[in-house]
Amino acid sequence: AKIPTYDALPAFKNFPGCAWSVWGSEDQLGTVNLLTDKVVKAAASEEIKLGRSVSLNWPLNFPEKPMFDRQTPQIDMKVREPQDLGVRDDEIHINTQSGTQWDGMRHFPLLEHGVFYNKFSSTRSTPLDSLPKGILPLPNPHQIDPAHARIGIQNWATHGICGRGVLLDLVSYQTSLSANKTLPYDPWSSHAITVPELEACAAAQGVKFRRGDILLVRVGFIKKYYDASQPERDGLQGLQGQETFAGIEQSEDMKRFLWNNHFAAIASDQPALERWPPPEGTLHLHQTILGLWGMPIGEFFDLEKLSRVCAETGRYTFFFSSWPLNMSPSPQTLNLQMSTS
Ligand code: UVW
Repeated sequence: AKIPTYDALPAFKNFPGCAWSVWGSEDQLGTVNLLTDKVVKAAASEEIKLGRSVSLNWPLNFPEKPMFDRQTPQIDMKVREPQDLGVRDDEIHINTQSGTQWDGMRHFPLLEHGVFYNKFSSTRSTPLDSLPKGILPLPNPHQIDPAHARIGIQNWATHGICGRGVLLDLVSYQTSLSANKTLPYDPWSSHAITVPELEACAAAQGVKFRRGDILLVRVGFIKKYYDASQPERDGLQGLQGQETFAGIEQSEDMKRFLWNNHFAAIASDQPALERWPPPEGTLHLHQTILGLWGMPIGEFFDLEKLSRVCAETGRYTFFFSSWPLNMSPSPQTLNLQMSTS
């Protein structure tokens, strides 16, 4: 079916490029709809050539000191029997932004309008100022808007995010262009990656995009992490809002590039895909990508080995398969916590 171009999509209030009408008002898959049987079958038959698996999975406990004031994952080992014969159940408590992960639709609304993808409400029925101060669970699970459950990650988890993957290896591309063969930007600075850079990298690698591609952009964050000393790694943990890292620029051109190429999902090796922080007065891309398009944003994808295999084979496309955490939120399991301080 024909999908409107970015400029032909309607606006939602001050946001151009709203795709809520593309797959219907009840849709909960967003751009994952582009991963049709036909698209996945073509990817499998054309891309699986060597049969070699390359994991992109960075450990859940990386970065060792989480950014954005997040908590380190914890494992509680539960002893199963009173005699302690050694049988253990592990209970793992994680912030879902740990390690390699997809941002789901419930991660980011259009902040000033209180709506997630497809206008599902992001607001609570209990006003913030009527709650006591501190981090607290809301007392009554039924105060959670049902939208929080309906657009959870379970929709992508049960559909799968599988199809043709495309690596744009900016690190190798930019390094090869520089006179002294070093990366000409610091991946831990707020350097902005532009559309012409992405397009030039794709052209140099011989990549032509197709509808439904899963785009992976290697910016260099994880490479630098591997090369860094422990104190340097620990220094990444700024207080909320002080982190800086390179990523795709917040611009209308970037939105046009992402939408008009009809990517099903986009991921990178850094914490947020987009450069951080966004320049003063610019809206985060998260709001458009998740809130207006329902496009999965992959973060902390370890693209180091993939980069080596692509360089070795001279091929930057492959079959990509990902099955997000299948946690189906219900009023019983969804314990909304908030900071009111
Ligand atoms: C932002 O909030 C921008 O990034 P993350 O997806 O890591 O939360």
